[in-house]
Amino acid sequence: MAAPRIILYTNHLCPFAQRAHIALKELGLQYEEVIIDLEKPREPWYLEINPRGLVPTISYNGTIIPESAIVAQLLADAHPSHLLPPSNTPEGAIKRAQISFFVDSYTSKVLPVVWASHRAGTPEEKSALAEDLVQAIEKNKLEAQLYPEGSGSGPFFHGSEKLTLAEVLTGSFLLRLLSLHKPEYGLLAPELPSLLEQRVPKFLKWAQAVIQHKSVNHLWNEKLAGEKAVARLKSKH
Ligand SMILES: N[C@@H](CCC(=O)N[C@@H](CS)C(=O)NCC(=O)O)C(=O)O
Repeated sequence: MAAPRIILYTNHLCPFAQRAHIALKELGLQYEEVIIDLEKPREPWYLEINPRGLVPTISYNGTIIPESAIVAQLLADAHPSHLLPPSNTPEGAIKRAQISFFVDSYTSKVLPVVWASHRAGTPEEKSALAEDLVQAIEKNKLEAQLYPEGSGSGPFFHGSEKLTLAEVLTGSFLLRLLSLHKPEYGLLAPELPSLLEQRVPKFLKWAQAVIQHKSVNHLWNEKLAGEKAVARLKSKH
């Protein structure tokens, strides 16, 4: 297959856009990037490309596709690999559904608590939300989803030795989850890492393995991302 022509409209500080970068890196695909300045109103040419005005958007051989999860899915489907099994066997279809449910659990049940903690005004509120966050991981059985009985011995989803789409779609959020409790940012409660260690150690170990992977962290600039996140919150208050 000829290499596709890929243009990614992106911003390196956006965790959604990072999903596309992680997929592209893990699949070894070359691409051009166009950086969109999110501090300014979107220009008309970009609104023609993506009427929502958000990043990321991909142009894949000239076809425009917006939305990070859809972009990552397109890349994984167009370039079959360890990220996702084929959908045309019952086993493959089931694994894909399990990955989707895991990502849905993280983004719809855990992530909103993380964001609530970023916005919380006092250390007491942040501590209460750290507890809620751990409870969301427990209640939604993320550890059992990650490593059900019969899993392999690798660090990733279902014991895979290599990244899967589950990690592509959560990795950028895990980078933030495991950094933004530090005092210089203070967006999450300082005790969060020890709570995760005590109550959901398999989840924490998985998250640590994910953020150490080069495909996940190759664009990560903790200081810049942390400081921007703090500044953005301050500007809203
Ligand atoms: N659901 C979208 C969310 C993307 C998103 O919120 N991107 C943010 C940056 S992290 C953005 O483009 N914000 C620009 C704005 O709101 O004006 C996706 O998954 O792609």
